[in-house]
Amino acid sequence: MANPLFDTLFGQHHGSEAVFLQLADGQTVSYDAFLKMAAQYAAQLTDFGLVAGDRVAVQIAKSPQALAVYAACAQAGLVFLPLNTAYTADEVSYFIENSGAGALLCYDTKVAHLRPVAESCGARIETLNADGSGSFSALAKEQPDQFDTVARSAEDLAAFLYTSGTTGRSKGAMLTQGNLLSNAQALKAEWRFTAEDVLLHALPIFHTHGLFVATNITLLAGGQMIFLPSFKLDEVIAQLPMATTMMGVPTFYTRLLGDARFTKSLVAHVRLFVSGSAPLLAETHIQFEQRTGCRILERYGMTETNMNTSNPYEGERRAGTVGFPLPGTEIKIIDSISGAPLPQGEIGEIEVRGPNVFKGYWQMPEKTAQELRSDGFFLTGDLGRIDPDGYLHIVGRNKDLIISGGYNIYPKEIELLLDVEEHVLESAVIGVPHPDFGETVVGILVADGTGEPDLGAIQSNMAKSLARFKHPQRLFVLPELPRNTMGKVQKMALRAQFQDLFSK
Ligand code: MCA
Ligand code: AMP
Repeated sequence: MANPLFDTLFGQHHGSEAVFLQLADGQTVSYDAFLKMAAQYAAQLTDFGLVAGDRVAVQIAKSPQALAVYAACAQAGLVFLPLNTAYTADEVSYFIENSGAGALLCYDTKVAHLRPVAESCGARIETLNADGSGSFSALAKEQPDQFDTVARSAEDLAAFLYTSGTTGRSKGAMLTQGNLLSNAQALKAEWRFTAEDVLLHALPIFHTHGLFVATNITLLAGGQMIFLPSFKLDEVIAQLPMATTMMGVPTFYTRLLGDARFTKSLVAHVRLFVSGSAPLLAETHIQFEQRTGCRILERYGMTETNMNTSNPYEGERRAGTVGFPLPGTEIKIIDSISGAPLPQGEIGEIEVRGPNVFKGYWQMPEKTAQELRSDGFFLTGDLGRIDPDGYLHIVGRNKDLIISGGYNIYPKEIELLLDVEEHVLESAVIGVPHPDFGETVVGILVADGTGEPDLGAIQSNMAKSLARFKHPQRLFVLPELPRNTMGKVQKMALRAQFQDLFSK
């Protein structure tokens, strides 16, 4: 096949007048119209001088046009690099420099901030706004609506998704066409997606969950998506009666359960609710079933690996577990220190191998070698155990990571900024339980003895550098940080101390 990802997901729909996207305002976009727009975008990106393998970074709102940039990259053999719309110009600058992107698409309102960095890196910068307007779409309108698909193989790169690291430096996870396609094929079959499905899509499209899991499966099946700009409770409740499936992070489901309009009759046509990206509390799972009669299907994945495991479509969806390895994917539980496999039932670090596992971190061979073994197993940093029936339970993390509302936040990135604040000797950033986001960020500071840290000024400095969802919700000053005999900060002790900060 000339271009496995494009041909299989998108190309199969050429000429189809079937609806692909339903928008909140009632408008629809057919597969054919979508593919024509993508072809124009592919031609425009090619006219910029981009060639197969070049990176296209986008920080743009969720829209049919934004999704068409993904399709255009697949068709032109370019590497799609989506960025969280909440990232500050500082954060985006790092991604552009690190990836060596050849083009950056952003909003009109951000172009002034981002132009200097784009130009210094030699990246072409154009705009694409939430309503589809912008310099990029204006140029692309003049292009033909047919484009000769660029030949690629399953081994070629399709996307870079940046994922933070425990060192505070984000790493570009290189995903191949084969990674994305194999996962979409496995999930479509496991979750029984067909052309009859209408997926309620309220996730962002700059992460694996909303971009690959939700979108690629729908494309493969030839179904429709109710494509909402973001998760807004009233809108989701209004659209649910038209949907057959929904995917979300646990916050979606706890918010729905908190609303009396969310009833069994409202979701009578929904055959499947999928949850992932963060742990779904067993309590939420049970309440959901009591309210709707449906059991949420929980699955487990990572940016580097796409989806690894899933609860069964038929058979027991077991609360508090993430189910079984997907076909073709292997899971091993190992001793983190010796690396030896552990007997079934014991807790250890989860390793995963399969066609879903990425190619490595962009220009970070050492990091890649640390996390991706030569035998193909990837160290997830998650701790788990497999129960006697084969269900995987995630019981914790061997990595310092906070997951807030489904967004990953690496404490190190925030600590590095806090540590250089005036009168701060050192800091520790922890995640504490939060009723809406699951976990939220709290910063603990130790003063350096020259004066009191100004917490208000520190918060505003954080706002300049970090996306809103990473900001510490609270800052505290302690005389010292708890440490073990090796001198390592005991974050468990800090989490225990602050665990009730946001309790209901
Ligand atoms: C928004 N805020 C947040 C978050 N989202 N703060 C912490 N954590 C968040 N996740 C901030 C807003 O900027 C705002 O700040 C304040 O919190 C309240 O905003 P609100 O309107 O309530 O939030 P929202 O806009 O409704 O967003 C919450 C959300 C959203 C719907 C849960 O965060 C979301 O869509 N999350 C999904 C993330 C996701 O797709 N993750 C998948 C990663 P202020 O009031 O100061 O302005 S992929 C992945 O993890 C792997 C591969 C996997 O397995 O899927
Ligand atoms: P990311 O780096 O955004 O890809 O996030 C991946 C991490 O999210 C995993 O390593 C897990 O720690 C977590 N995760 C994803 N799905 C689940 C789940 N169903 N239950 C618990 N944690 C999850």
